[in-house]
Amino acid sequence: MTQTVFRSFGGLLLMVLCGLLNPVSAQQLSAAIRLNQIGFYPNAPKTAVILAEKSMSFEIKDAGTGKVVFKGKPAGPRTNQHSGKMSFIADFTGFKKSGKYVIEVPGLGRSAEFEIGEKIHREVAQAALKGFYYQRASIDLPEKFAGKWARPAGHPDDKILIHASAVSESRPENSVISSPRGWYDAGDYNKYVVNSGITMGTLLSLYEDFPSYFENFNTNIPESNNGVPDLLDEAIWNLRWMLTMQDPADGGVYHKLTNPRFDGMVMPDAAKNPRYVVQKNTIATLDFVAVTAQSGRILKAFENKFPGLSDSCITAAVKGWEWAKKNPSVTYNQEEMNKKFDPDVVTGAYGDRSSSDEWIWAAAEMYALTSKTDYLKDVSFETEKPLPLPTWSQVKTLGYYTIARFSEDLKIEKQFSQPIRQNIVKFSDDLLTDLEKQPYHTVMGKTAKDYSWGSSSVAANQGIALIYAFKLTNDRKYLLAALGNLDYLLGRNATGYCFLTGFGSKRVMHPHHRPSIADGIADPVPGLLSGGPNPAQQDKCTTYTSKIADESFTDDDCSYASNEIAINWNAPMVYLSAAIEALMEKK
Ligand SMILES: [Ca+2]
Ligand SMILES: [Ca+2]
Repeated sequence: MTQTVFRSFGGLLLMVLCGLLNPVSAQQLSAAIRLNQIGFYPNAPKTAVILAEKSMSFEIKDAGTGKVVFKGKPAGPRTNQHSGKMSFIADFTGFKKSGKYVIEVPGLGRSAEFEIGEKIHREVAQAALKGFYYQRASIDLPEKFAGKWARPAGHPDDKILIHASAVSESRPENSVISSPRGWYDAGDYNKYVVNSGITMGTLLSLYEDFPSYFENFNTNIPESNNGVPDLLDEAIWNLRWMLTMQDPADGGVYHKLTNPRFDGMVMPDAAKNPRYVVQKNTIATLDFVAVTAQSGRILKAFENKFPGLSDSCITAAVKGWEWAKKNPSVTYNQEEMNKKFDPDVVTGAYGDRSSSDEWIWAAAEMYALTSKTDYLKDVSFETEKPLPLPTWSQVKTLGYYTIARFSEDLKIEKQFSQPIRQNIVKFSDDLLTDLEKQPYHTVMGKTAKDYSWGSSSVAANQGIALIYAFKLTNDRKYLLAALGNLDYLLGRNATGYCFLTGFGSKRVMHPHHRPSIADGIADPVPGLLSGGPNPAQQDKCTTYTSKIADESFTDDDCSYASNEIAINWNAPMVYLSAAIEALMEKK
């Protein structure tokens, strides 16, 4: 919208007057200049992409005085493999002075203001974690913590019905259990164990990979200043819900806690339809095992803050593992379930046919927790296969990350851990191939496959893999490529959007997110990562302006295919931004 501000004659006059006062604002904002809209570290690469047919020189100007502080000639052209558009790479890495600037291309216009400074992404990381607070079920969000997005509690979830698909001897149909807390999954208000699994695994791994960074990382939540890192406090809000999803009688875990149908576009406290837990199954149970094993491991160190919680997690993990061993192939098939049982459930299915990856993840976490090699028996670790990026249905890499993290402590035999470490580095090397040819100079987007549903999480998860490669090799090229994907998410991309709500000069304003739609506040709930370009356009929204893979995005709340938010997308955003902050700080 900002580009159109000065279109009217009055605006033109204003522009001329402003121009006399401040030479910087005399230039039109140009949508053809794409960069991380938050900014850059003084001692790291600084890249802007200029969409143009021919090379033009560029200048960095002090945003306050308009003084030129750096001049350069962009490199290129590079041709976009998806759209055929040409771009040039403006590199101003050599300019290192902290401050506020714009980049200007004479004849084209200027960028919005950006900053060079230390800790440049700290607020992004804090907001992305705070995004989970705004997703909390069963608790008031008072103004003190939620600002203008304060709202009453939604979904107490203290009277949840046992669905016909989930009955057991001790829990007949329509009997009632209490299953409060947890995070709303996405733009809807349901709570899904499978998607909570990858989300928790990502956040808990972030803590285990960078524990000291989170000693001083306050997100202004009710648990801030309680002597526990806020990252863990936030995860525990969901952990306590997950623990209620296990049937205490046998250790099996319900697939999800859900309305039969999606709620309307209303605030959480106005959504009062009955909610159910549905069918126990192997995959949900194994995800639960992995999360509770990892939580049990981490929370041992916080026994004085949460007496008994670590033990409860470990007991739950063991019971879940035993249930899965006895029930190794119970899958959740929503269509089949609806044929057999009422009421029909049509919310997110999270149906996953293959459990081989969940076995790997759960076994790795149980092994890392107990050092008992029994857990590795009967599980094929498939280390010869290429590394798949984590998604809700493919989680084995989360297990590999844990093996890599603990390979020395665990004294795991080299022939077991070595191929895993090599696989992580090989995956990252493949990402880096041809980086120098990419139109936005990012590893994200080399192939159209990257622009799947929730492509922003693909970019973030690639970044995480690169960070593991950096930790395994100490080769900075991996860290800088990870930073490049953060640049992508914050604006250096083919849409020109900064995909984290509340941030950037070209902002996502209309995510598919019920509270943001229903609260009557213009600004969306902040700190939520928009799904990002997805050329499949399953939502059939009419406001897309392009079908090209890297451009297929619409900032419209109808667009659940390109502009929804989800906890499993926010978690890797928290990981990527916080890990980069932690690593840049150390340097
Ligand atoms: Ca805290
Ligand atoms: Ca799977």
